[in-house]
Amino acid sequence: MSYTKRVLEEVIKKNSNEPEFIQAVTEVLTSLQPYVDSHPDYEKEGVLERLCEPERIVMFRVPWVDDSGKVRVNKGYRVQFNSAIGPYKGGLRFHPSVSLSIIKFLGFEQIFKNSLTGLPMGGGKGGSDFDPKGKSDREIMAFCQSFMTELSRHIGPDTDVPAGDIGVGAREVGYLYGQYKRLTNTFTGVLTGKGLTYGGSLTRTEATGYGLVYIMEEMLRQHGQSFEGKTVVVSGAGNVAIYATQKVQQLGGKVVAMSDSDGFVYDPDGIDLAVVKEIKEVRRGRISEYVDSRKNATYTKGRGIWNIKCDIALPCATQNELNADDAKALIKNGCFAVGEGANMPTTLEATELLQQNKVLFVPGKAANAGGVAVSGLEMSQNSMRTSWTFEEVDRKLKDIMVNIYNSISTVAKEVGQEDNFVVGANIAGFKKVADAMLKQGIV
Ligand code: NDP
Ligand code: 2IT
Repeated sequence: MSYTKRVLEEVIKKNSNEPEFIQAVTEVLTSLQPYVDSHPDYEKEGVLERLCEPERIVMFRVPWVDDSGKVRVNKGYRVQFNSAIGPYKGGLRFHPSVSLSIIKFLGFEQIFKNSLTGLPMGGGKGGSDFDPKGKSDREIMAFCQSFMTELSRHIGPDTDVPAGDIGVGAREVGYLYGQYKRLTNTFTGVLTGKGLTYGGSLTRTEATGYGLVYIMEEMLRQHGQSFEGKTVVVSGAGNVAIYATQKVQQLGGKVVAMSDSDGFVYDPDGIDLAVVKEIKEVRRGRISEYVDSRKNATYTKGRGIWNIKCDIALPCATQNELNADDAKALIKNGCFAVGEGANMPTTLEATELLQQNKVLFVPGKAANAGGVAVSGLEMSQNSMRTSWTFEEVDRKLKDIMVNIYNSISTVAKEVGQEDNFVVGANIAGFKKVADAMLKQGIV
């Protein structure tokens, strides 16, 4: 049996109750197989076995008091997956669905994503099953302070640098940062996605969505296409979805639908982003409210956003939100490109269907790397005690995304799988990490 198959079987056996983690490892190891099997050093040094086992997992209790005076307890996690090429780096997710499996899948993906950015960052991820929906600001603060009281022992600007993800935005990062600073009496770049008045980087808010559209723009350009005049569907209505929509619109594309976990809106006139931003960023409301101020828009409860006819689909909500039936609907409606703004939004089966039908598919670890890339730039600015302009960071972000596209498409070609960006991203991301692991000995 091949080395990659053997390791995959071991991972499945050892982590049998972690479906999302198994899904992420299956995708990576399957695409690495021909490459890894032709380099016997990797097997000799146990690179894959080590890569699939986190260096450290911290799980902890997060007690806090709600507004009625009741004591609540949530689970807290930080998975420090791989530090071969830099300090652990990756976001924190606060969502009731968070489990060890989800944090491990996200941490595993982050290793390759961070490597692809070209910046010196290892892979990590954390979070909690805490649900921020419907909580008061004081409850959010109480939770964040308790979460950081434990997390602070395990992180540091040269050790592990968390940031935001689902349910963790500027407000949460602010409370987390304040508590870290108080506990350690240090003012350092220990978190990214900070506010602009205390060490945050311009463009970080926009980075993931903008980066997604920059890499798709480059991919389209190299295939003789562009966003100009294209119909685009974006799922989600959070940080990534909002700024992906903004950049698509700037490039002349028409976004006709967005969603949240309750349902989706379709606006044939094109999404009015000011309305979405007011609902989501200011009022923390529901996407259904969009139809109150847009006369031709309709709201549909539940799933179904991928049945809307589009040229380009950008899933920007959450894992496994685009399944085989959705892929079939997209193909039938003539969609020719899919870019993953979210982490692993497309199921393995759906990915295969899209690729078999020649839909240009850019996987999350490449397509959504702009967020962590600008986090890396925030770390640089913090270390240098300086701050760059919006234009400067935006230019660097664009360069990084174009470089990622070129490296994943070059590697795909090299292994004889032109336009298979899944294989390209996995091999390109793996190479640098594996080389560093080989050189650092068995650690
Ligand atoms: P936000 O919390 O800002 O927004 C998340 C959006 O996705 C909301 O519209 C939310 O709807 C929806 N959503 C979340 N969970 C579910 C679910 N279980 N089912 C259906 N819809 C859901 O998060 P982000 O925009 O930051 O993150 C979106 C995705 O992008 C995630 O996969 C994240 O890992 C990924 N990502 C984020 C980066 C960043 O810099 N923020 C960087 C790279 C990737 P609702 O409000 O109803 O919950
Ligand atoms: O999934 C991701 O890349 C993020 N949530 C951003 C991580 C970061 O450290 O900025």
